[in-house]
Amino acid sequence: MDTRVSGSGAPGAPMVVAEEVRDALVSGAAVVALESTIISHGLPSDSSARTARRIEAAVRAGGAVPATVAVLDGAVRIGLDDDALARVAEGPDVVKSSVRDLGPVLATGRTGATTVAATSYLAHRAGIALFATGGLGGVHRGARDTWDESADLAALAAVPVTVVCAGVKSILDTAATLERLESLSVPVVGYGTDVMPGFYVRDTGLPVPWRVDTPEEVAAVVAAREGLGLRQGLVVAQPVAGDAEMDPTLHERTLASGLEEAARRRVTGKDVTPFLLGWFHEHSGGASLATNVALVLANAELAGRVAAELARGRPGWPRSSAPDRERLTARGRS
Ligand code: PSU
Ligand code: MN
Repeated sequence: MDTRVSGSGAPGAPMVVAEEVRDALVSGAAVVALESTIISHGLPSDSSARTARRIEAAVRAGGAVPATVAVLDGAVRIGLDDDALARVAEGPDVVKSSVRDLGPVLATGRTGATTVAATSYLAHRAGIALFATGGLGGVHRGARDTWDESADLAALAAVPVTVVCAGVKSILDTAATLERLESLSVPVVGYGTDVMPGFYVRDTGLPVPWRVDTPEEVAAVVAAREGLGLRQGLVVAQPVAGDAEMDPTLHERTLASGLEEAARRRVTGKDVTPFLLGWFHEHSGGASLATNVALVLANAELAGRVAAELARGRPGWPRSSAPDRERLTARGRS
């Protein structure tokens, strides 16, 4: 399925685009990018490859071609075959790769699982405008002391990709994250909601600045922004379904103990988010995992529907945004 592209000789890291994804991009069909950190660091490794395929199936159900992004063997991969997916899901030494890590991971031939930030950047470079995930990174609790703010926010400020998510994880400071997104001119629209969803839970009690209710409305917002040449990403925040939400009491308890343990073990930097997600999965009797999978599947399907809407061109999506075959297969495209 993958096509290892022949290089044009230009220097730079190669980007290997799976044939199905490339064909879709060239013909202007709908494509949705998916991250891989969730596969390597966000879900239990014994089932994460299967879950990743279910997420891809949800994108297809929405009407788009999925493109899971990772770094393997010194190349960026847009769309993973079974072997590549297994390596990301189960392989030893898979590096959680944000934008800052891409250069070293590529240059040293390591296996890299891309975060929201890195996936947005690489998706945009491949000509993909839509991206689905579980939760965004954001401002961590206690960030006034630690300065721990996810690079996802800087990427959203710089890369014009629409990210469908279930809000920011409740392990973060949601209010501070919304403030930072406002400062960075990154629009946040609630999907079918007036309040910011909190990943495991539907309602953080914080208002979202804008509300949309259909894939058509999301597509119209994307098209309007594109028409103005706005360069930031767009955050579409969809709450997890009511019957898949985590029990708020269990959620509060697990969060409190996880934050305490993270502080006790002095977990810092890029390890904080995987540690807390793992803590939730281990200490909620499977509840957080079920919620996590349910919300990612829903986000993948919604992103697929928005991508399909954009591909139909109804809101005036410029067809010229589909990259041509030459650009997609060149090494070191710029
Ligand atoms: N949401 C999840 N699982 C995850 C993540 C988010 O449900 O594994 C990952 C995403 O890849 C996100 C990253 O970009 O965590 C943020 O990490 P950090 O806080 O270190 O920037
Ligand atoms: Mn961090």
